[in-house]
Amino acid sequence: MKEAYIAAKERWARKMAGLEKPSVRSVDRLPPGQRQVQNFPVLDLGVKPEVPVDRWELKIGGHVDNPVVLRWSDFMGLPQFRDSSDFHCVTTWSQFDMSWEGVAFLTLAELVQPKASATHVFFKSHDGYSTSNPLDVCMDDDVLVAHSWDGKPLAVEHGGPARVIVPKKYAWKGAKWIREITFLDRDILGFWEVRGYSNTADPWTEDRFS
Ligand SMILES: Nc1nc2c(c(=O)[nH]1)N[C@H]1C(S)=C(S)[C@@H](COP(=O)(O)O)O[C@H]1N2
Ligand SMILES: [Mo]
Repeated sequence: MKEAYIAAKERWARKMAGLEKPSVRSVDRLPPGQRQVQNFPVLDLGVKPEVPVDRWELKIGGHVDNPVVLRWSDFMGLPQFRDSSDFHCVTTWSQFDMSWEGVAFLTLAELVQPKASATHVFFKSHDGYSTSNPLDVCMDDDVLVAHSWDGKPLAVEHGGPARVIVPKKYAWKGAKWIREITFLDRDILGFWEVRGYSNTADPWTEDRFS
């Protein structure tokens, strides 16, 4: 089931890769080719890992001065950040005004102190998923590791206990069930990026496939 789903999504990416990308970046709130939904669909690889908070750990390291392994209480003890942002999935649904609470990426970066050599960030999840972003994309003021959505702890199917949110990219750039964040001095492609999805993933230029 899981393999069949991944294979189908890969074939779709290859098919769509032939489509022309707009040359001008849209200024609409709803990116081109998207439709607005209200129901927060679930997308995963066919597994929803259950990670109880008493066994949860977030390892943050790589090109940093102060690598850490955060337990749940450490993570919740960091300055908390609440933000609303829009969510755009490459499969053409968008949901506006998603309210997230968690720890800002900026706070995590301040904690671990990236070295000057750090240019990219690689995210690894409990379901075998991974993705990456340039460091400057992660340092945007709307990027966070979220533990709550809509005022409630994040449901397992949406990546609870904690997931990454990168609002200005297609949602696959935000890893659910996050377990490791690594600062790198080069880029490493993640799960969908090696399967034909764009590495830059800009919704406003319909930058879906590479
Ligand atoms: N660990 C993990 N993170 C993931 C995914 C996944 O399969 N596994 N899917 C990505 C994709 S394609 C999207 S659209 C969003 C979906 O988040 P949702 O299921 O909460 O809507 O999570 C992203 N992060
Ligand atoms: Mo997606």
